[in-house]
Amino acid sequence: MKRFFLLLIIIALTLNLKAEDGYRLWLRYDKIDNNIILQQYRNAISSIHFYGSSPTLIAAKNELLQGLRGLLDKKIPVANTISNHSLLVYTKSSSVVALHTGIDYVALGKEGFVIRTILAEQKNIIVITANSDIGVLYGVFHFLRLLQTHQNIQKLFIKTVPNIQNRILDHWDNLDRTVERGYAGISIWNWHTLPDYIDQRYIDYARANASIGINGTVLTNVNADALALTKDYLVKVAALANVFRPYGIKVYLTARFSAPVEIGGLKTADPLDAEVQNWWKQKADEIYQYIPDFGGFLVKANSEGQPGPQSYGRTHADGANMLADALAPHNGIVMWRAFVYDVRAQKSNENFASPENKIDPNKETENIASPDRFKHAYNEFKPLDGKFRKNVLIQVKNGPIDFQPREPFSPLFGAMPQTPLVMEFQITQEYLGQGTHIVDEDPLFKEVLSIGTYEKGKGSTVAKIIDGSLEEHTVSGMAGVSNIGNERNWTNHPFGQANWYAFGRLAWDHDLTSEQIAEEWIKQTFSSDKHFIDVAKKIMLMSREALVNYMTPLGLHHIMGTGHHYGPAPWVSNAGRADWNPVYYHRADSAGIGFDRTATGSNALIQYKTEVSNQWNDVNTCDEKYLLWFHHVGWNYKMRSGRNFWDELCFKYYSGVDSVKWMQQQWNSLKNFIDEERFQQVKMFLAIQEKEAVWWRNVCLLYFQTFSRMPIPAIYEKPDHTLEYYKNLKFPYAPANPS
Ligand code: GCV
Repeated sequence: MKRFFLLLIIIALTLNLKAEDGYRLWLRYDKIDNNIILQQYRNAISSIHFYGSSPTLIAAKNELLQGLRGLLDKKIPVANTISNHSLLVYTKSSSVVALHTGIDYVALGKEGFVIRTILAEQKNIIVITANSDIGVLYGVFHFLRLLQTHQNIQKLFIKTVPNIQNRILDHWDNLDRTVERGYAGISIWNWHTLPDYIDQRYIDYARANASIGINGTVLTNVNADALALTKDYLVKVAALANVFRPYGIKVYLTARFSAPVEIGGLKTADPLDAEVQNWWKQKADEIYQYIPDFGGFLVKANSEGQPGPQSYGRTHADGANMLADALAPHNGIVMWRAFVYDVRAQKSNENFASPENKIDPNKETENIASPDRFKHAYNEFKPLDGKFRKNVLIQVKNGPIDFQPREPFSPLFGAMPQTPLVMEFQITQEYLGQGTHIVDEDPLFKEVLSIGTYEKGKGSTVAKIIDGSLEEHTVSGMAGVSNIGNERNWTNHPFGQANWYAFGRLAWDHDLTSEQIAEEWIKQTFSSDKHFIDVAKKIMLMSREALVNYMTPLGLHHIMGTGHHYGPAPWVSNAGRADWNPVYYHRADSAGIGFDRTATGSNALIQYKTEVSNQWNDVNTCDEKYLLWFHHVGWNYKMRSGRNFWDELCFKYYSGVDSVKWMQQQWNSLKNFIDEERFQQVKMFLAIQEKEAVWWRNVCLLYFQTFSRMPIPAIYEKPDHTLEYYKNLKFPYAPANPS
């Protein structure tokens, strides 16, 4: 009997040890499972000396103590005297600098830090130091990461400074807690219980963000609600700001341009109207009374039904500058989005007092023959370069259309030298398998950041434009549309966490490689077992290309279902505007497929510098991954593989599905390497991913075959349903319809 109970206890303990619900993200701090490394770390850290007691330093100290306690499975004493193997944590202003560590603090700026091993008074000491408290906190997280990833800490000399100043998560969270394009439950902001109830999740959100260097959060959806700017909400926003402040995170809000009308009782929101300008000034003053370090506004204007200055015959610069003037006395910034393609907004002069003014694709019948949507943002914003206030940044999506699995970079990068541009990436996977596909987005982010724009000749990468180094801008930013919800594991798919992680790490240091980032994340999140890391990393690094292949290979884009954007629907031709229709983008006909954006077509390529457009202008030299973005290609066109275009298209779609099957097999081989809970979650999601990859492949090939009139090569399995069957599928359960 005794033995039976003992067995039960052992089982219970084992289960407890292995229970992993994903809540802890990459901050798991479990005991290091390699005894040699564990011993080395225990030897190297005998005591901690922590100087300072600001809220940020207390957060850093608690994190360090908690982290070391878990990782080393040992309580490291906090001591007053420095001994051999002490860990010293301090800011420049602390008296301990008398140690003469030779650290160049000037180079560290506001947020950078140094982690260094020094020999002082015959003692081996590790120091974590920075100019500021927040730099120390970042240093602490980095140090813990070194241990979590089993790095050698014998001779440390790490100095790191963020490339980009404003590293921001954009939440598309509505005040009713629905999340636009959110696939992980409802919003984590519980407006009903704020400001009195501080959910532990808010604190853990701040810890997670600070650990990867994110220093800003836009709490509300860009499809904005003016109510967020009322006192009722500002006190709630202030409560969140208080939680985030010690972690170096500023809060921002989206500003609905028509707020002076909707909540201010004015008759107009015209940015050149003195009363309107005054209203915004007073609103900004009020906000700063509640939140003294408020970051500023993010604005979506004259886009997809959102009001904006063009509704009053004014320009985007007029609108942005008015808000910038209101924020300037408080050092706030305006991030003004360049995601515009709304032809009607320029013509109308509506009163936006009611939400009915939003575009409703179901009611909209006018089929506006718009010019190429690709060109719109550039046409609108390029002429405004140099016309914005110093505290305005223009926020540009990575590509010209809308977060597709692969897009060429937006031609605005390289076209607005006088204006700081914020990169907007979408972390949430609206067009990348939504909540159920493994897609490591890091290679997508890197692909865009590392491409040359030729703004100032060779080497003018998008990254250098974003970080401000090319034009020496004094302000810079990178924003990621968040994939976080109130699901226990934050992102629903366990691998969704990797994209949040990668965004933060890249915003801090865009030179990090995808391999490095994936490996760090895997080690911290799952296991440091070499085999596990190798396999999981391979899955991650090939996942985005796999998705491109089974969804939109060879430059196809925007062929998803209307509204919910779930699944393929390349046949759609009846959406409210021409440029909401898949047929507008793929242009398949009996001659071929693809959007001619050369001089014989829309000539969008002219928006790039010649060195760039030359790469894509000629169908014979254009990188095939962008082919249908720029060319209408014949079905028999000879591809570099030797296959004709149709066969190549089939090859890509089938290899995309094969890749997912390979991912499944590989994942199955990892069963005994990690906890059952997360293993099973990923396995089930991979089964959905495989099913949906097959669906995408079958639909697209059956549909495009109606134009090519060519057979799917016999070596491939045949689609198991007809096109009609697929066309009749309905998805009343598809998540996150637009608000
Ligand atoms: C927030 C796409 C999405 C919309 C989103 C919009 C934007 O159109 O489908 O849901 O709205 O982009 O970025 O503003």
